[in-house]
Amino acid sequence: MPTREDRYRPSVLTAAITGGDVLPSQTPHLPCGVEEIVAAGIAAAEAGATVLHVHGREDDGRPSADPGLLAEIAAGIRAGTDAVLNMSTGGSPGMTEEERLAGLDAAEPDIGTFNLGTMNYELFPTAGRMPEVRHEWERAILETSGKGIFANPLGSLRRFAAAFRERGIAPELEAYDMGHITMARFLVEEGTLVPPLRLQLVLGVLGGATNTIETMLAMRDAAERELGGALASIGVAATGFPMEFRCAAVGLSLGMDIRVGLEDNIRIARGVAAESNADLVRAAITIADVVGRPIAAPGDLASYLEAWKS
Ligand code: KMH
Ligand code: ZN
Repeated sequence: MPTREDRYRPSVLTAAITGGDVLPSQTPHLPCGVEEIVAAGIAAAEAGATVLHVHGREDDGRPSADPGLLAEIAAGIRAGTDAVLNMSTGGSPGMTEEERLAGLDAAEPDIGTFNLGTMNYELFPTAGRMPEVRHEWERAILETSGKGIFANPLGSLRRFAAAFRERGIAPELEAYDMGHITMARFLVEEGTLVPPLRLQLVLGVLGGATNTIETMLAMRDAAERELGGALASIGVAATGFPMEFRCAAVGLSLGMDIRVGLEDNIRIARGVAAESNADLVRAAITIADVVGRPIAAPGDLASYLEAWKS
């Protein structure tokens, strides 16, 4: 529980702009290509996001690890906002480790995601519920149904951690399930990960923990128990509507950081498509206002980022 003094501590609000999982055929509002991703990021920052979490996509929405494209996205965002830049190293299903790491050099982000475990990762598990697709490349994604694995073995975790350290980029730890918290503790104990650490609970991926409040609380409690003083913060990114906002509401009330965005949730209300990331950010800020949590400014993360530069 937050103490009396930190009850009004600012919450870091991350906007996950486009991701690598949602198909453009699922929503016409998914930012695709450099210009749209940059514009969506700047608009989300103007709406109040502290951090922009970014993946690369080509103009037709195809996930991309092209260093030139990632560098252009980063340059555009840097030119338009002082929001903290968080680059995915999760990438998108099927990317190699080299592709997933490409953004660290290309985009020179402040933060990169550090995914903590190997898991089943099913985006479209049920044949009868497959979306109709507009682009040929999307069909190939649907064909991975039933075979989805997100590979993050221990050797790769050590490799990714070294890549972060060498470049002075701060990691954001992504825990999709309980065991990932134990893995984080192991990595701290062996010296692979050095505190302070920001941990994010990613809830609702089929193959990981579900996106209920009860699960969020169980994982938060486990993280506090197992990682305790190594943690600078715990955040929540819950997928889908309404759990993105319900977990945010409870998480904010408990002193946590939050994440919203079209990467995780494409609806602003039941059955209503979100037209932009900025709309999702504004909705999250409304919740934060109601429960009395201010939103962190990018500068509030300066000391965390600085700790990783040295
Ligand atoms: N797409 C999310 C479920 C990453 O980019 O490295 C998880 C995520 C991880 O955002
Ligand atoms: Zn992501």
